Amino acid sequence: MDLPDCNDFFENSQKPDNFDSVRCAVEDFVKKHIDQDRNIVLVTSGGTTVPLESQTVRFIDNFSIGTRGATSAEYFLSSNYAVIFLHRKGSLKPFQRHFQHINFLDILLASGDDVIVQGDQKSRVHSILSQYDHVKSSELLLLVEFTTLGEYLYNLRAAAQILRSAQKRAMLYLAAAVSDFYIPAGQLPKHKIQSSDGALTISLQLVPKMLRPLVSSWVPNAFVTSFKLETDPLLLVPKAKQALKTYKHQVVIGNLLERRKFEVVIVTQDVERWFHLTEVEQKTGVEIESRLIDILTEMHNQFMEPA
Ligand code: 9Z3
Repeated sequence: MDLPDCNDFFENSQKPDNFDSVRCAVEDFVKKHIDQDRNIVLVTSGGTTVPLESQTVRFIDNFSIGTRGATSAEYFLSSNYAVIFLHRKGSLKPFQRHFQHINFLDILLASGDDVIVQGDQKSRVHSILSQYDHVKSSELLLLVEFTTLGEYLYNLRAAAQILRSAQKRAMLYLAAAVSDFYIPAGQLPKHKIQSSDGALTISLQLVPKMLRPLVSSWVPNAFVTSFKLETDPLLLVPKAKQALKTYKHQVVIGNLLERRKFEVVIVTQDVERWFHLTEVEQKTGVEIESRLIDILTEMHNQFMEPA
């Protein structure tokens, strides 16, 4: 099978409209945190869309809403990392995710000129706000958005190349659900596909595996963690091992679609380590990302130690 070429992909797809301003913001952010001797992680989160028309009415999407990425970003922040959060527009964001299902009209109370938070929610809201205030005032979090596959890959490449200057202090944590298939820009119909033309057959091309240039040339000294998602349990570990062998990065985290919230496997060149949350842990709100980030930050520390 002929492997698609990464350079061809970029040559044939359009830069995001805000690309230059995103690049400047990432450059400033990375420089600032390198100057402060801080570790920096690029967390990718949420799913990419694949347009079916150039003036896009329809697109292919996937299930991811960015829970893994947004939750992990918070744990990186509490481990004192600076976080570039490259996420799907409209997907979950660190801190905001806690209020996703809350109706503020039910928890806020007008009291004279003031607004107060009612009873049992107060300490929770207080704790999240305090963490968020600290992150905001220390400028530890940079939010970068994408929607389409092209926007994601352009921003990923730029951020990774900029992170090169952070050397081993840089970590990449690639949790976004990135489409494996797309229609190259040159093959997209310009206008909305007409149903009057009859049933539709779509032919999709393979997306080039960007992990290859990412590890070998965009950011060669960084600590790179990728994710492997499967639905067949028999494929998970073999495919995670295969990815490590092919791309030669540090870690693959494997997860099964239906079990991803309470079970993951960390695969490295040497070990395969499973993490499960017990039922009690799940019921009491323990998040598997807390375990993951503990172990990854520890591995990153070892990686940064002089040989
Ligand atoms: C993951 O495996 C993430 O853990 C999830 C998180 C997308 C499952 P949610 O957003 O889900 O919390 O609901 N991300 C990587 C998925 C992926 O596309 N991996 C590719 C693959 O498995 C390679 S990098 O081949």
